[in-house]
Amino acid sequence: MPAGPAVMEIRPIPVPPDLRRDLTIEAVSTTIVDVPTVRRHKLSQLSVTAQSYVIVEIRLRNGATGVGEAATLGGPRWSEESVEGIKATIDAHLSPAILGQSAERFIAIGTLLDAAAKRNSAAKGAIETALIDAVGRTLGLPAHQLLGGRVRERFPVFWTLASGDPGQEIEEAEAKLSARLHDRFKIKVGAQPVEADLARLTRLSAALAGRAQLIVDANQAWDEPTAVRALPALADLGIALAEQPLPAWNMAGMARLKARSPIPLMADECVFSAHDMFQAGALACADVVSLKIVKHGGLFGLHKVAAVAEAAGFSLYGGCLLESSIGAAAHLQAFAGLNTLAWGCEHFGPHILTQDLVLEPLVIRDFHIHLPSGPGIGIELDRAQLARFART
Ligand code: MUC
Ligand code: MG
Repeated sequence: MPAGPAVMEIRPIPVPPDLRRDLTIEAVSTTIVDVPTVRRHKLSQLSVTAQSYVIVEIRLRNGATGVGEAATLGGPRWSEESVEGIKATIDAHLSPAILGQSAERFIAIGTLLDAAAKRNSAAKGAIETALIDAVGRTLGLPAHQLLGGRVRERFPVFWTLASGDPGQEIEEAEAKLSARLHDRFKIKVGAQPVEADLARLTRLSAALAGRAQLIVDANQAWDEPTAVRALPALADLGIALAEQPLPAWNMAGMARLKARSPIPLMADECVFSAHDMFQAGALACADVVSLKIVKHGGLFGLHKVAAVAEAAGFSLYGGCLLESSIGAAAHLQAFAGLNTLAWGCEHFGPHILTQDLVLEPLVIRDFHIHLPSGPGIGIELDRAQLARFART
């Protein structure tokens, strides 16, 4: 009798029964929270006494739940996204695009999200964070291990002085210095005429010089002649860097400024996508770029922008949008794997809130913030606080 076709023996791969690895995305939920801040936080074009986030929770078929956070600042005024818009876009468009997908296909899911909605980078960043968290929890791995592994576990961390009152700001900085929390401060400028800001900075610099590094962020407030006047004065005061002096659209103006600036410039609102970063590099419009999940659409997007920035000779700064420990932890997981992070980071957000949203807040000690060690993004959502601050 002729031999029949060879039948390959199929032997099941043994899966330990405790690893329930069905990573199918089963449910996505969104909650808007408004958490009061410890004081008024005043930027050039907005001021807040509460921070609003969308908390995204994603449940997998294996039972694991991941959490992510989309931060905003003053409604749709820091960027075009507001918590109301983020929640509506996720509920109506982004969540239906990914339900039933396997959560660990981060790049493929990114493509689905991009096909479902243009831009909306904060919304997409929160979804990706929750997916990475859920997969990390399933596998018992911290997020940085899913992203290429860690280069560092602690990060020098800025505090932002933004009440606008120099007396209060010096007092606040002194308290941070003596508690060994922060020895670098970002000062928000541009809410008042530049001469008034320079007088304020003169007081801050006289009080803190030699003990702290000072940088400023104008959040797009100045025009080119104002910035040309301000930058040498900032250099004389020992200010180490100026962030986003001109409107986001004016990269050409930033390039002209950079060519004559005595201090480094940092790009923030002008660099969202990797394409923006490529253009910023081509124009040489700054020396440093501020990296944020809300701008780059997630942790992978953040790494992509960082790679383009490094290729263009930019230094990296770990930016924030006043995230709670949820969003801050996600950033630290992404920052941990960067080859270089010359300017440290600014994840002071958990301390600007009257109440954090996690059971164990991130640790800031000896002027550094520390990478959490748990699986996923490394935090546990505090459900009681989520319920307390949830918008009804
Ligand atoms: C920004 O523009 O950098 C970061 C710190 C802060 O006080 O505001 C944010 C946004
Ligand atoms: Mg900024």
